Amino acid sequence: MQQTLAIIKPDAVQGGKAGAILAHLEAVGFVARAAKMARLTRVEAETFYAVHRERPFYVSLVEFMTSGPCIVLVLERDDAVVYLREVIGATDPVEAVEGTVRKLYAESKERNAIHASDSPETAVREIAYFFSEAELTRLWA
Ligand code: 3AN
Repeated sequence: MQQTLAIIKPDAVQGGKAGAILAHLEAVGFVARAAKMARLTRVEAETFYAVHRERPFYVSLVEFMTSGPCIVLVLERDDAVVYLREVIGATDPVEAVEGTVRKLYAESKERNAIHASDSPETAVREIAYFFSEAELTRLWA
């Protein structure tokens, strides 16, 4: 079993799609091991997306990610990182395969409904960014 981090982004939460997205993820075998609703601060969004800080869309991305609450999820199943990336589809919903989360629920390349960690190392870092060890273990102890 492997864990990965997903964020149901502000567009999907505001659009009332969070439940459908979680149901979709559960239907393909993910178990939610932790979840929280959070409104990212500017500093949190800037830190989370620091890898993109030179990109032209960075300011707008931070603006979007702080525009409303997100739902942050730790998801578990075998091969979770690769499988979740497959299930969410391409960054741009126009390019995403039919039936993927972004094809079904994303509005645009920026307002694209869901984030998923892009490697096992990133998943460990991103999970620790949002959840303390105590929070994660207490839930299932
Ligand atoms: P992914 O989320 O598919 O891993 P990344 O890591 O390349 O994509 O980009 C992070 C986030 O930045 C995306 N989820 C999307 O919200 C936004 N983004 C990426 N590329 C663009 C773009 N060309 N224009 C606007 N927003 C973008």
